[in-house]
Amino acid sequence: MTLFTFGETMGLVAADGIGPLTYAKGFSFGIGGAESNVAVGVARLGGEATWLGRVGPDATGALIAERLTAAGVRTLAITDESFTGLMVRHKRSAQFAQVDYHRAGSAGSRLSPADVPPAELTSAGVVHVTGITPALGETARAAVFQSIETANAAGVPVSVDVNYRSKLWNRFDAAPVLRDLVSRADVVFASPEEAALFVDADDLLGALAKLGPSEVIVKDGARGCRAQIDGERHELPVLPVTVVDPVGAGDAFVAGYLADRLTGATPAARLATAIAAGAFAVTVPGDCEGAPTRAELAALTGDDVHR
Ligand code: KDG
Repeated sequence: MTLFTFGETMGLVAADGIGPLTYAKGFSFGIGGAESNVAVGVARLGGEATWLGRVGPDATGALIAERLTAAGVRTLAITDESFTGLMVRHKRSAQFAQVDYHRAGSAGSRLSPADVPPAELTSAGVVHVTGITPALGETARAAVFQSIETANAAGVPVSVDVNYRSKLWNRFDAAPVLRDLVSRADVVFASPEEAALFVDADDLLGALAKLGPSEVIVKDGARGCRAQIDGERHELPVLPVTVVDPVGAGDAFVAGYLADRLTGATPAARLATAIAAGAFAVTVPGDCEGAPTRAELAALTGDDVHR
């Protein structure tokens, strides 16, 4: 069973070290995108994953296709005439990253419903989308909602990571769209702050589940996660690790949960894998570089550091 996902993946200019951009001593160039991070995470955990998106006819577009393919992701990169979007990121502190986007009008934002082949959706084990894509433009938003409709009609489970990005749209524009997205999903991931954008904050799990999804998972950073899965509540703390870079941890968490879901693991096992994958990811700088293999996950809880 395959995870199928689509969205915008960008070039990522990341300042080395920690501190203001003004004092950066060097930069690295890689790629980043929430959906492709999840695809890489599933592939690292031994699952099958397909990512689809538009890239520009430039070196960054080629890099995205090469990196994702090398990571074991079946990559359906559609070449667009516009440029590949970029993110510039620096870590203001070990726990807090700041990002500037250069993506308005980018190739990735020009995704449209016709780009997503219905056969990819109907043959998938799970279709995963995020709340980032509907913020990119009208056609990208239509691609998300039409794909969900196709998956729903075929009985293919739909997973949504709310992923609210305040640099793309304001909370008032985002709230009704994110709520609508969640109400069409089977599996939902959100931080407490994201969920509170569109449901009552008193009982987030209950309020999210009331919208329709049978699997609701609230990712609460250093406080671990809580979930309501098929009516049953779960709560897991984080694993104690040294945080080097929190970026990508949420995507590794989602990948852990969905990779296990594809293999038919129990809800408790899925959540344990998600927590461990998220913990592993924060110990490594980068967007998807920290997504662990199964062996690395096992090592995380062991005591032999020479692996
Ligand atoms: O999910 C971690 C980042 O890589 C991601 O937020 C970048 O896809 C991204 C976006 O659009 O912000």
